[in-house]
Amino acid sequence: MKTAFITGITGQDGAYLAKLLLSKGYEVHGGVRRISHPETTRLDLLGITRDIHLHEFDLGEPNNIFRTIRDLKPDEFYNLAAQSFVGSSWDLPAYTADVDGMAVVRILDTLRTVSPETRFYQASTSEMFGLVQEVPQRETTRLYPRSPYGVAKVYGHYITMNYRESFGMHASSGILFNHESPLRGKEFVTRKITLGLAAIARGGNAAVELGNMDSKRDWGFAGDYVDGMWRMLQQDEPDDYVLATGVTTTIRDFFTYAAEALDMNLDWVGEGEQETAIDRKSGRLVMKVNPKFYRPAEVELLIGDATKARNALGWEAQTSVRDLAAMMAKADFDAQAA
Ligand code: NAP
Ligand code: F7E
Repeated sequence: MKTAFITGITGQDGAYLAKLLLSKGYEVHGGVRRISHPETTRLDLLGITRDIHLHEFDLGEPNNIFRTIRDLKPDEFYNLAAQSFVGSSWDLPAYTADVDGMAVVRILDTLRTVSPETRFYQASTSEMFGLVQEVPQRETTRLYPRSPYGVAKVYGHYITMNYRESFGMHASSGILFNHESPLRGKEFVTRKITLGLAAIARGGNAAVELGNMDSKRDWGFAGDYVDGMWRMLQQDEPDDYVLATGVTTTIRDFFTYAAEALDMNLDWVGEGEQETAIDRKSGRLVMKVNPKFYRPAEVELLIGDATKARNALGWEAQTSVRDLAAMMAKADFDAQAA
């Protein structure tokens, strides 16, 4: 039986990955940080909390990382934990640098010292492309991060590559484009939209307030993407791979797809800060722009080229953005049943 350790197991990807690894017969361990009210909601929703082994774990704590790895020496180590919200990274830049950047070398250096045979996965991100230098973005595209989050992740990405090249470690990075699900954090735009629209469909009257409606993202389903992470660690040689759908969609279009899944048809009125969306049937205001959600620097366009993953890993995104929006909207609608 193989063993795996997942940092960030309580997060969206951690929960789906844990479920996948359990289905493959792994003994699954995961790190949870000390908080006042232990939170295993996602693991509970997937029905796997009792099947995994949880360990107190914090990316900021070098000795805690050291002891965890020394005691477990897992076959595979997936580093998914992070301060993952781009918007907060301008308020928490040094913390984000530590947790999303420096912590990666803490893990790698510990693995090198006490468990060099462990295979390592780093959660790199399309946010590293930022102000994109090439369309679509692939593994070789020059990085140009646009947020403290993106900058911190660039460090994590390059130090993973560096430890692979310096010490021959099986260390791989997945450069994942946005991936979402009904387990997505409520502050990310897709889930904010589906939660807000579900509340309106249930009779609520608060319009969803959003920022930049024109930015474009390459959105896939998180359940598909964790399979790609696992495939990377099954390769004979470590490497870096883009996982993406190859389709890009504006925030406005994602909003429209989610609304359609809840039987709303929208009229879009106005532009910029005056833009609104109105449900034709009920005449209700369902979206208005609030500039407080604009970012100091924006990533306007992301679209990934996952050819390398398709050829080397046999991986392909299985879920269209329309189906994803409908899945999330319906899940939020069902969950809000009285
Ligand atoms: P998420 O839902 O926000 O989960 C993040 C996880 O990290 C949570 O379990 C969180 O614990 C944990 N964590 C945060 N700070 C920690 C710390 N100091 N010590 C230990 N654990 C800590 O993120 P996700 O969407 O699953 O993303 C997983 C990884 O992929 C992240 O590294 C993210 O940056 C990266 N990524 C995500 C996407 C995407 O579209 N989802 C795309 C590319 C890359 P709590 O439960 O206690 O908060
Ligand atoms: O924003 C715009 C916002 O916060 C997407 C993380 O998983 O994916 C995620 O980062 C876009 C941006 O995700 C609102 O300005 C408009 O252009 O959902 P998001 P993100 O920043 O792309 C990458 C790949 C990661 O690695 C990250 O960890 O939507 N937007 N109005 C809004 N965004 C939010 N959150 N809220 C709004 O009201």
